[in-house]
Amino acid sequence: MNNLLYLSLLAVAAASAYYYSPADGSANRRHSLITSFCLAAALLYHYFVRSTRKVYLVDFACFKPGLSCLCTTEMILERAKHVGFLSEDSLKLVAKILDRSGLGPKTYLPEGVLHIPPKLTFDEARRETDTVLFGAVDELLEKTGVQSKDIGILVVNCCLFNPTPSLSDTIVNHYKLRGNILTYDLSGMGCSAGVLAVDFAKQLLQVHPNSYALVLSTENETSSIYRGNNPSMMLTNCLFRMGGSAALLSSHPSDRYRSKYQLIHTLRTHVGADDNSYKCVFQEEDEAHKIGVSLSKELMNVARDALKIHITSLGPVVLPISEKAKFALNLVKRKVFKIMIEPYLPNFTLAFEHFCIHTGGRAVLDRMQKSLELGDWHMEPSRMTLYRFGNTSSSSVWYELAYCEAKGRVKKGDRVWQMAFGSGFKVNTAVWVALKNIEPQLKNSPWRDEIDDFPVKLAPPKPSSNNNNNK
Ligand SMILES: *[C@@H]1O[C@H](CO)[C@@H](O)[C@H](O)[C@H]1NC(C)=O
Ligand SMILES: *[C@@H]1O[C@H](CO)[C@@H](O)[C@H](O)[C@H]1NC(C)=O
Ligand SMILES: CC(=O)N[C@H]1CO[C@H](CO)[C@@H](O)[C@@H]1O
Repeated sequence: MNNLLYLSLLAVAAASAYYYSPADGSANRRHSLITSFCLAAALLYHYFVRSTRKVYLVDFACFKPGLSCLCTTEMILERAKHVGFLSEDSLKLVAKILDRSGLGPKTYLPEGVLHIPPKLTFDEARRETDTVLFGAVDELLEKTGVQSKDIGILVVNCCLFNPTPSLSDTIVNHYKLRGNILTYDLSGMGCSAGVLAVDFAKQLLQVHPNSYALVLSTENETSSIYRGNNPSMMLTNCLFRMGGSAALLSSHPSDRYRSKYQLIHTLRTHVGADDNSYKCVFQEEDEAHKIGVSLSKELMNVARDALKIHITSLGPVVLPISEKAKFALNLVKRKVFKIMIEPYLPNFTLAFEHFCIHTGGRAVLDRMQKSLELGDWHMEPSRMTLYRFGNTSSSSVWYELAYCEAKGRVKKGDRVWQMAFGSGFKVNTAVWVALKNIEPQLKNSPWRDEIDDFPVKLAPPKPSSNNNNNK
């Protein structure tokens, strides 16, 4: 519709320039007036409407929990012994999972969970979420200098914890946000929801020019604790850790000059139509009627296939011409000449400088590295985030971006690929381009005080025994 208006203005301008004869002075003046008016309107429209379609990331913040939430592997095992519902076998399994998980000796769990005996109450869950979200938002507002009354759109995603009034209401209340704010809560959407929320905010910003959108991602760790002995459901307990992030997106054209990144592309792939994919991460009751999230043995294959579909759509948009040509040639060979060759896997390091891949778990990262043929340097942000912060669900891609920044890796023009996958089964992508050289500002980074200790050397994966539950 807008394009139609734009085109018709240009058409009227052209027609009026062409048809009026210049013989009569007054008509001449009139039509040159019409022409210039239409041209000016079209240009103004172009400037204001087209340029406001651009979405910038002014800045983002990741919550770094306090010392009271720090937990070592021994602490987790100690507490696992005390919870009472875990059998001997389950305890052994927990120890084994922790050993191979790729998680380091220091990650964060909520105080309620670390308490002996654990306090797994509703109030505790609310407190956990409040601490994380307020922590991240405070830091973000301080960093960007944006007033809370300027925020027009608020998107909060938290998969398992979904209280009333909602988490977005809590944010509105705490920060006294304005009355006509548009708030949205995305729940039950899994680990890929952080990137999905960015895509959603982008679409909202494009129809609400000159606005700020605040995008918050977290998970209710306290609520997702599974209190049973089913191995396929215990895994999430072991890998999941506390975390949260806040990102400020803007559609103000003038924010280009102070923003860190511009969002250049988003892509979403949903393979939930297939039953296997739909059921591979599933919240359900076990035999003893305890609720937990079970991960199926199919998870790895589902992730691999979904990734294949995803990069087939993403490749043509982001890859350089040379890679596209190789891809097309391979396709023709396979489809037209029926030559039996492997599908061409594009070299994604030619499309992106930085990779932020969701830290589902070590095995998932191994699989992703193999599927995308990435080097260790490119996997470093994901592996180190898993090591230091664990699986923080939808906020993990932001800890990874913070890692790239803290290492001083991000230069002007660099492209960043944030990719997350999770229940559904969904794979979501956001592609950012850096608008400036990003100086490491360690004061507000979740990696402050310790970035120089990274990368740590990770032990090579242990040969998997007959029990391959650690997926
Ligand atoms: C992808 O391209 C980069 C840069 O040209 C190169 O260093 C790397 O070896 C390539 N990777 C693969 C798997 O071909
Ligand atoms: C990561 O944590 C989320 C949230 O609890 C969970 O749904 C997901 O399955 C976890 N990923 C793995 C590989 O455990
Ligand atoms: C939806 C959901 O699981 N919400 C949970 C959040 O955490 C509290 C505390 O454990 C639970 O009681 C809620 O059920």
